[in-house]
Amino acid sequence: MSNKYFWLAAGIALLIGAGVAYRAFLRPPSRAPVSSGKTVRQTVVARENAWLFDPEVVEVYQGDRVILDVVNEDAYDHGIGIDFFGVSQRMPPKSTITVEFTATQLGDFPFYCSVPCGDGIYKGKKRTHFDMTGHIKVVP
Ligand SMILES: [Cu+2]
Repeated sequence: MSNKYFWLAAGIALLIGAGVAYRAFLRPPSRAPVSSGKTVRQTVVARENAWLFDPEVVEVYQGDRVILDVVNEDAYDHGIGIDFFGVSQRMPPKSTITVEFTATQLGDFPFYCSVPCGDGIYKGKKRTHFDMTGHIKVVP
């Protein structure tokens, strides 16, 4: 190995070593990735001709890996968007989709139907696409 390549390799090794040391010993806990090591799986249902998600609140612990099986009971498309966790997926008619994210932050994070899906009367009340909302509640 020529001298030039030796120093290049040594420099790279030093950088990697510094990164490993930072992650292991120096990074403040508040900056570390949050993971509880647990996975929770829950079903959320877009009820047939109801323009709502059931349940409207999904509570998880901070750091949980969250798997949501989202059911569309309707004969037309819906979607699920959870902006904060980077979730946006279309739900074909009469189908179940699965979305996944890690609940890294404490707080309430809205989810909503991301596909304009019309409106109608449910239990005597007018409901619309814009009523299809809920939130992910992340607790300590
Ligand atoms: Cu919708």
